[in-house]
Amino acid sequence: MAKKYRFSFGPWNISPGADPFGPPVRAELPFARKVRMYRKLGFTHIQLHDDDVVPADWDARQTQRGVAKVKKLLDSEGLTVEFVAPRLWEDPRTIDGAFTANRPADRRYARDRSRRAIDIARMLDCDFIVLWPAREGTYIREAKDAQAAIGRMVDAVNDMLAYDESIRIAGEMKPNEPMDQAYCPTVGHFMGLAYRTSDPDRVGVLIESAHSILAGLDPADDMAYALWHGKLWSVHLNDQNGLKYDQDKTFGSVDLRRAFNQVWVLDRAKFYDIGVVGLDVKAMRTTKPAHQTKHLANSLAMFNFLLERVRSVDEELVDSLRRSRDYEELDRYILGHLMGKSGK
Ligand code: GLO
Ligand code: MG
Repeated sequence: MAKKYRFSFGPWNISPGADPFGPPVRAELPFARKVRMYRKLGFTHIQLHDDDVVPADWDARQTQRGVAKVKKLLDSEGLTVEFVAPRLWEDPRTIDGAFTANRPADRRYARDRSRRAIDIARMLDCDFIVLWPAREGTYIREAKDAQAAIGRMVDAVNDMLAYDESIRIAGEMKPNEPMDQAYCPTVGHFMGLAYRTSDPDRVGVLIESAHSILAGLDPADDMAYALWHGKLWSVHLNDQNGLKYDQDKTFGSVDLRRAFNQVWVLDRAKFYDIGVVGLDVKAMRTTKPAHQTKHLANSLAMFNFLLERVRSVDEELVDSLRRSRDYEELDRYILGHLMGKSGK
């Protein structure tokens, strides 16, 4: 019974299909309409940017009222907020980065906005903040002091830890896009930094499959690494076809075996007891409005399909093939198993 997974996604995963080369091709659905779709799609948790909840420039009173309204809506749908993420990459004050911006006033804006995201999370009964440091990096290396930048990122996390003494923070690392080079490009980088914060036990990671792949790493191994440290607190499962822009494809749609291994690692670590499975997937631009949630339903179904494959692996056979170092046979067995072929 305890082996049941919970699933989440963010409202940005139902999107109008704009890309850098063309305008939206579907109407943006109102937030409330998206919220009403979650349960029907099999999701119980919602991920939110701070300004998905209320506009970032509202004052304290407006914010409180606005958040209370959203809370009521979420409650009426039986949805739990998995995390709140300060959107530190759209405001003009974050053009040069947020925590690592060269202008002190811009860094202060990032600090204040992150504190406000914590306030919003608290009002939504949520104690979990995710930081995707989208613009903490450079287009040209000479633009910033790279060494100072790392210290500034630690300071920013410390400020949030001090602002709320039980909030947990997970970094979601991505090596590039929108920046040419991010300062903390991988999970490993952020974890190194986490151990130097004022309360390492409250700092962990969210791993997105596509981000690991973009860094040339295997997402399942990245997850195993963070799990060993007790620091994998959320995932953004999706897929990615090689080293290009961040695609957020349907989970398993490019490399079934790579997806299988992510589910394997998560399930062996009993991730269902640790966190929620997030699906950070994007519909194709060609998708018709009537089909704009299929990528979410399909990703969830793929997770469950692979979970069944993972749980029906012949563990004894795998162990014996490992002992005899017959990885050729192990390779054949896994491929056959993935294709639904039984037999040894
Ligand atoms: C972009 C990220 C982004 C985050 C979201 C929540 O590449 O994956 O979608 O997941 O802002 O942190
Ligand atoms: Mg993500």
